[in-house]
Amino acid sequence: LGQRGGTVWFTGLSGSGKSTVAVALEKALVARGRHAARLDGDNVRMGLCSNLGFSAEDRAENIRRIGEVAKLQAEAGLVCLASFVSPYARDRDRVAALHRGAGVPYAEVHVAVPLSVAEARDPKGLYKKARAGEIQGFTGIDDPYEEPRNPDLRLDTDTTPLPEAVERLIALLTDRGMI
Ligand code: GGZ
Repeated sequence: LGQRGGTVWFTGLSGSGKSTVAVALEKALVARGRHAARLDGDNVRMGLCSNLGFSAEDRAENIRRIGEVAKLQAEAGLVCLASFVSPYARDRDRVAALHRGAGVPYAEVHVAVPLSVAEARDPKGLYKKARAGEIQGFTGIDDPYEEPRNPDLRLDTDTTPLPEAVERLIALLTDRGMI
């Protein structure tokens, strides 16, 4: 086999580009004959986590469930690409520890942009709603985002072209023995 699979965990603000980067990486992996599995809020919060909201407790449970699913997918030999705001370091650290304990390759990627950039992008109009008080507890506005202290990779999507981001990710996955 020689291809172990693993989990790449993308964390960052809403609008930071997590899903865009994950989709581009998935394409690059498929082009190399590797099967990737993508998890993000759009597919997980409809089903697996449909009973969860955005309180700190619900976010913790959201991340815990996704971490378990990612680990299972990675153990099955897939490269699992998980894109979640995951604003709390403790929740992210638990997912990393879960993988480490099982001997499953894992990498944390901080998809970083200044809040002003994410807010200017506002692809779903959620920042506007949060500023207007129509959404409460929105990450970056009136809810915390704890920056990763020691990510395996930091991608500044406002200054790094997407193909370069994908190249850096492929190098990371190669280095970690995931591909
Ligand atoms: C943050 C929220 C919120 C609140 C709805 N805070 O840009 P998006 O729309 O697609 O990404 C955000 C997504 C966050 O879900 P996650 O499962 O990734 O969050 S966490 O990891 O914290 O559990 C955003 C939308 O859902 N959204 N309300 N209050 N993002």
